[in-house]
Amino acid sequence: MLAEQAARAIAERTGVERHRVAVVLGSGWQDAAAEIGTPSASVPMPELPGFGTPSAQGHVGMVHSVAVDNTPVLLLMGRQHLYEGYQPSDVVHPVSAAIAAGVETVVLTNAAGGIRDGLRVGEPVLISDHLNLTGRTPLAGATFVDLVDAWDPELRALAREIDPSLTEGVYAGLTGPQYETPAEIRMLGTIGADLVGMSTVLEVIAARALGARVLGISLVTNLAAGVTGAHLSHAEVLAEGHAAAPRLGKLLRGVLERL
Ligand code: R1P
Repeated sequence: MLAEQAARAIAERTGVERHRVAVVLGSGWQDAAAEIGTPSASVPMPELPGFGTPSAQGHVGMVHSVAVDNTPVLLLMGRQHLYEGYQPSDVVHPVSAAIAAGVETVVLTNAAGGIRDGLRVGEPVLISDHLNLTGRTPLAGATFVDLVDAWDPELRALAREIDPSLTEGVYAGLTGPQYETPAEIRMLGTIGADLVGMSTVLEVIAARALGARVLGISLVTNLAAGVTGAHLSHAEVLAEGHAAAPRLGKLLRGVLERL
């Protein structure tokens, strides 16, 4: 299987037989990696079986191996999205490969638009649940996966021990790449979304199907369309991520130290 091939390549290229944790760093999160630690090995994603090259600006496309205390951690620097023309199986492949490489805990991060009143730009929010509005799934055949507590309550509690100011929210995953219209945001708020983005939901489904625990953190990089009347841009998303990097890195490092 492709995930096992990639896992073997990760072990060979990093010199680490089993990684225990994987962190997927989304838009705006790349600078936070520097706060986590110095990689002992780095591999360009396209050199690993089944991995593609992320094309969204700011997605570095590297896999770093970093020891946090004694825990071997894989940092996946960027992701592939459906809107880049990838299939669900491609989108989740890095997560599947990391789990095949021994990973038991997956931390998924992303940049998101804030829908719920009171969310502030620059604020990390724990994902408590999600709405998969992509119309797609990474699962094939009669694979029935329970998604109650898909976003691990214990891991969320752990994150709140490190930063008690963290709030939680429901993440709506859409296909993109267009940002939502103000009317769509009103609809999303009505059906229970606090945050909106174009990733993450397929990855958590794949990770749960493979038995990994998942923590999700969205960085609010803008208030969603229509909330303020401001226009949206990916440049703003990256800039807000850059500004928040020290806080995000400290939070991630704190979580990783306690796993
Ligand atoms: C839009 O600015 C991009 O940022 C988010 C959206 O999903 C979209 O890809 O990226 P991540 O979800 O990969 O963080």
